[in-house]
Amino acid sequence: MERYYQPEIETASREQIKAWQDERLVKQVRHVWDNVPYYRKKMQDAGLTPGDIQSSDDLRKLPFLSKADLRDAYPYGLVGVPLKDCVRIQSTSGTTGKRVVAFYTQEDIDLWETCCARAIVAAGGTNEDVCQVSYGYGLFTGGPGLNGGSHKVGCLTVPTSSGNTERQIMFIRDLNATILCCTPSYAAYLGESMREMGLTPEQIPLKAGIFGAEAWSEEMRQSIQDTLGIKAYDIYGLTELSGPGVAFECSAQSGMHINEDHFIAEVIDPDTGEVLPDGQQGELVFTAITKKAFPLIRYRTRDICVLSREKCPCGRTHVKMTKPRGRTDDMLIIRGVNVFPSQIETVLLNLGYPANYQILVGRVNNTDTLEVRVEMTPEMFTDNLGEINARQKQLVDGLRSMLGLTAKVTLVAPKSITRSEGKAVRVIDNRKI
Ligand code: DLL
Repeated sequence: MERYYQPEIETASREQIKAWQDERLVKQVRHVWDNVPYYRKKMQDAGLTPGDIQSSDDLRKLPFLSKADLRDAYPYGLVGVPLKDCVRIQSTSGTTGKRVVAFYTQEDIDLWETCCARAIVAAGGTNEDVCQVSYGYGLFTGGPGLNGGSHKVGCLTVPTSSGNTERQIMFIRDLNATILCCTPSYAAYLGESMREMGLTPEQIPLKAGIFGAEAWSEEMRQSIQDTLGIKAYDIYGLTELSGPGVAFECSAQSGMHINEDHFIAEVIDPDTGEVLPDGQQGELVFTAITKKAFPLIRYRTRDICVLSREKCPCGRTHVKMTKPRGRTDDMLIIRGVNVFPSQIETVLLNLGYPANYQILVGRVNNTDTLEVRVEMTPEMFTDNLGEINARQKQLVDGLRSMLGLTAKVTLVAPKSITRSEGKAVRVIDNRKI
């Protein structure tokens, strides 16, 4: 039996959801016009006033916000309430330029944690569960968001944060943790470590995992589920919109329900900005309709996905997004070919390799080079050169048929690629372009 945290909202009729969105959008646009001069100017430049927005059908008239706007307005330029009403900031782990700093009122935190609670209940969580939160705590939103959601559900919350793998495993075993929240790459690493300790899935008390913050493939899901003996659920979100819980997976495990009572989702053509119909792949754009401190309108996420309104067997009525299939900005273009790291991962996992790899892109004599370093499992590890060559050739062929590109493949010893306790760093692009 499917359980919901807020059944009346999560299974509301489409008419009801539209009515909430209409009313909340109109109010939010007025709030932003009155309180965020940066966005008011954008509206004025587009010849708009709040009166032009009468319902969610008018959303597409409004100008976009992008990461560049966040940088321009850093740190306070997009804040929609007096600072005395803000109680928290969170920030992204971005590596270039200024970090994104997002602001929250107490109500904003409450609605964010409610979204995370919905995700935990969708993964089967109740107040009988022990929920270990192994996402990083601090500026990163993963730890604080799921911690808050876990409290709301009434789980016994174990705030281990990331790192210290031995201690993670000790708590999972000693406290009989039933739900694990962390990045999929860390879940795979924890699984690998437990297997090495000789633990079988039956000896691991976990029953569900809530994994997100980075891309992971279906093959990786399968492998984590098998090693840990759990059902693994995807969760999506971004700091600019609160953090994890913007969308979450249900028992159907076929896309994530977007919390549409708080966020309106659109998919656009990233080149023209044109709104695409459901079912077409494009860049995901979100409008936050209830958050007050950081009320972003038509924020371009750079995440590429597809929306679907097909009826979901779980009974939830909120629109579903596919797993992000890459980002408009980390899509690699190698010798003119668009390459998503997730495609490379699919080839590796299909051929039985673990999801421990590095993609190195370079440029020699004005030609792009692509090298994929792939870790062998201990069972594959050998010093028989013939066998290694045959394995490398199989990977080169697999990558060529997936990408249409010839890559150099280097097999490396088990555990030789540095593990990440948070988001994995898989791509190293040395082309200074
Ligand atoms: O990663 C929030 C989060 C924490 C989500 C814990 C889920 C779990 P940021 O650091 O701001 O926030 O990074 C946001 O990460 O635009 C996506 O590109 C990527 N991302 C987040 N969740 C997923 C996912 C958090 N489930 C950026 N699948 C987003 C693929 C994801 N990519």
